[in-house]
Amino acid sequence: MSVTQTTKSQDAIAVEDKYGAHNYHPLPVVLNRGEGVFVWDVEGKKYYDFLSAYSAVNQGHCHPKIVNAMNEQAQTLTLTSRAFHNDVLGKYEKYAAEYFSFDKVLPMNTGAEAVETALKLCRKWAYEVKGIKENEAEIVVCENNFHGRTTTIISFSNDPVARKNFGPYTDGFVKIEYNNLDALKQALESNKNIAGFLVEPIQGEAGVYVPSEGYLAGAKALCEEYNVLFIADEVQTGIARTGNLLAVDHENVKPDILILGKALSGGAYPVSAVLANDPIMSVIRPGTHGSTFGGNPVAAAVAMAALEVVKEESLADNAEKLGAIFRNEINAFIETSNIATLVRGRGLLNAIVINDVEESDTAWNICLRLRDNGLLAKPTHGNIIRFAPPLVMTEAQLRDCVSIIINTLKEFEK
Ligand code: IF1
Repeated sequence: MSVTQTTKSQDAIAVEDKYGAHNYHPLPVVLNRGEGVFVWDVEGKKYYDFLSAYSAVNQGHCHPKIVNAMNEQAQTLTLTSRAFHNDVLGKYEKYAAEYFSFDKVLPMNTGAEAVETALKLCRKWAYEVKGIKENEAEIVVCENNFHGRTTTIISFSNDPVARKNFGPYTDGFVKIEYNNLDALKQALESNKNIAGFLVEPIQGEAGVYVPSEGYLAGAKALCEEYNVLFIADEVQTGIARTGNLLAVDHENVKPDILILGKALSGGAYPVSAVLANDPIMSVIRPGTHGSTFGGNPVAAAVAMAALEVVKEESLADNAEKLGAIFRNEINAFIETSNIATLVRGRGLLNAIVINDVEESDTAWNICLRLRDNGLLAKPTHGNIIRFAPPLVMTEAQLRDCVSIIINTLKEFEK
């Protein structure tokens, strides 16, 4: 290749750069195929995917069962809108409700939409069931949360980049420290207008912060004591990622409102959902909420297949087993290393903390080397790298990946 020629990757990146809004800073790699735990770039190089589209592709890339369900439904009926019934939606709602042990499902498309739906549901419940005076309900959220990108959701973010210059912001949220039951108790005790507590069972975007044992169960108990809805955002942690079907299952907590997205479709299609029991969900009446695409037949068929795969392939057990091996192996390396200081996580949602300041580009450079060495991961918050492979990985593949990661980290020893 002469010096003036560009690669296929460079061309694809250049056209995106020119015509696409610059709302992301992707790793320079251009993918055009995926299968199971692997993705391929346009030059034909093969990689282990250690991001899984932010935990959407838990079932592996292009899972044949999910793709078949999608193809079949796409050739039959794609969209009716909710102005009419379709013959797949009810089947899916029954399947998902029983699967997660809730009375009812409210189908949406993206994670942020499902969070918005949960917030609306919680507020309406506050006024119509709990008896809070109109417009006075407040919802407790945690510092360093990530729940999506809509105007209301960023209103209660404390990430300056996600938030700045998008005001005016939505009122009605109280922010407390994550993993602090005293702070939650104080918020509930001091304010009778609290309607709900919205929480990520593990804070993903913040850097995979796993709360102390007993936090989720303690928070749920406090919510019960004060008649406040416990709203679990399991968009990232749900559907087998952390070694259980839901991350709240680790503490046998049953949320009042459950929010799902991402892996609900195995990454094949945008599918999200809010689940609750009748005493809460019944406040939603015709006209109060909806979406053109929510509950469409393709989404319903895809989600059913995606949930079946999770059970048929015991993905939660596999995540639990491989996650333990991953943290053991990385911990053994960390004892001998000065480049990595910590590995934390649950199941196959893990992060390694790199020994450098948050503003450094060390983690980014490590991810570039990981890419060269055949493994794709991305930093979150500067010095933290998240590792979340598809849950269909085998033990041999995981051990191969651990060597790639350790060998790459060794190149950066100080
Ligand atoms: C981006 C992280 C993951 C989420 C939780 C709701 C949503 C998300 C707990 C919204 C979305 C994403 C979106 C993505 C980056 C990403 C992410 F880095 F922020 F933490 F997953 F790793 N609740 N998370 O994690 O779902 O509307 O996107 O479908 O670039 O914004 P969405």
